Amino acid sequence: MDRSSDEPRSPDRRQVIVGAAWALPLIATVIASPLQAASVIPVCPVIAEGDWGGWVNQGQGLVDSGGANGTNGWFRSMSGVSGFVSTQDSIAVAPASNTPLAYVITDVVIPVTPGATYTFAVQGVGRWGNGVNNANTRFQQVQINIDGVVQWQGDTRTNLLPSLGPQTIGFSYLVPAGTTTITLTYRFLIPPRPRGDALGANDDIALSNPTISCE
Ligand SMILES: [Ca+2]
Repeated sequence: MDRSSDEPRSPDRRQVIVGAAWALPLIATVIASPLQAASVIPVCPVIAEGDWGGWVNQGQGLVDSGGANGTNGWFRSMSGVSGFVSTQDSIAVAPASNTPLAYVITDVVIPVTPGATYTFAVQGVGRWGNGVNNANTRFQQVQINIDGVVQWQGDTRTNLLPSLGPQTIGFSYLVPAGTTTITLTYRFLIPPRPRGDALGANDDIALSNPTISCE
């Protein structure tokens, strides 16, 4: 039986010296790190559509998905934007009201570095809910929120007017001290439809998954 592999191995003098020589650069690195920390760029989070937690309907209900009414959700495309599409109409009908009563919510939790600034870029587009005009549709709004605070908002009659085509949405967020995660939310606001027949509809909005840059 060969016992040599079972004998305890202690470093001889040469090995110890070599080890001490190797340790010197490590000491230098530790001393230098506080100076480097001030200029370190935080690792930028990369979000995939699959990281978002599906979606929920709050407030009043929505017309069932499918058919001409379409289907909400991620991994969809609309008018040149791939991402989340909010197309389902409000189940409520109120000819004179533009007050949103139905909400579609999708969100994602993002790890962040306290004190860092994150810049978000999102593609957005609006579409008339009824063919090529707004004669019988009601607008749709959307808010992009971080931890419940609005960072950007749009609607299908101004900055997401369908004729504008895909728009680039940008905003920056400074992470407060002590905050290590943020919740990014797309919150779609949908008023009652203007009429209860096949002509009555809500407009549609698509937003892409964001890309994030850091500084
Ligand atoms: Ca719609």
